[in-house]
Amino acid sequence: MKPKTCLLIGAPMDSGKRRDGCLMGPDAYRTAGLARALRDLGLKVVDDGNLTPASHSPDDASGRLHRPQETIAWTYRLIREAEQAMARGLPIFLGGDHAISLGTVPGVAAHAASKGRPQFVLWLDAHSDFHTAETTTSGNLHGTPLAYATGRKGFPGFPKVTAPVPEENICIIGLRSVDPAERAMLQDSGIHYHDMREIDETGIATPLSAFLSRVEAADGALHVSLDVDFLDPSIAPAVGTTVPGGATIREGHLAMELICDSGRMTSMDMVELNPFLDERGRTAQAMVDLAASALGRRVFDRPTRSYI
Ligand code: HAR
Ligand code: MN
Ligand code: MN
Ligand code: MN
Repeated sequence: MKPKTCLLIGAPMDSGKRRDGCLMGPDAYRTAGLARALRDLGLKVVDDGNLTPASHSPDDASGRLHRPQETIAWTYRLIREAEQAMARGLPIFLGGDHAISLGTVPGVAAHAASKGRPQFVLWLDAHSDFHTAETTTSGNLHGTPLAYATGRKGFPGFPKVTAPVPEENICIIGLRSVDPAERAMLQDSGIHYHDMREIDETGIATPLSAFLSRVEAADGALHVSLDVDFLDPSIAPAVGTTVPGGATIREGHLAMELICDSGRMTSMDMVELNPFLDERGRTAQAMVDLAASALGRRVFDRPTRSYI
């Protein structure tokens, strides 16, 4: 069988929130050995290098939103790149902050629509990222991609989303920090969401397997968006928005192994890594190990590692 081709696509976007550092994310994943880890699994890996945003007018500091022009410019670039990459292999988008998903999700969904295939999204995150540019109180656009990708109004100046992802095709796991406006919209939506209390009570496999079965039944394409803060800060400190009580290494790997077993994942984001906040690269390494599990590494294949 022809090996799957993984495309590493660096998106050093840092405009989605105020704290700088996510621009170093793609190179931290490279340094932590992402390409090698995937090649060791027999996969073909092509590193496309790093993208840049489309040309745009400069942002000033006066508005309610943080760096909207740069974020819109990245969104244009990423929608196009993501759609085109889907024809070449399985793109792994190396963030950058979570605002990269304003581009990656609509881009991969446009490709799926062109093939007549339903798009599904698994959002592994402490946050729901379901604000619109109008409801956000922080002005940080990394808190908005799911509202945009589902075709909600409230994103003036952004490209039109040609293939909105149906809310019922989205599953969020890991929630433990949701703003009031997001909560109201979420409760009113068709999105499937599972907070950490539910994960504690049922285990992560229960809601995840149910979701993956729906992807399978619909013969869907699956985009997995992995935010560093899905993980507990004790194992993944390198993120600007740590929230205590996150997924353990075991829950993270189990999730990735179930995704791998499903054979459904067609694209992936690795987002919010801020290497400036890391401790000896341990967060970058944990994220690389999770990606390897999603693409076929099994428990008995894992390298011995102390995570310090
Ligand atoms: N809800 C908060 C806000 O909108 C925090 C958003 C944090 N988002 C991310 N990605 N770090 O999940 O500002
Ligand atoms: Mn910034
Ligand atoms: Mn996020
Ligand atoms: Mn988050």
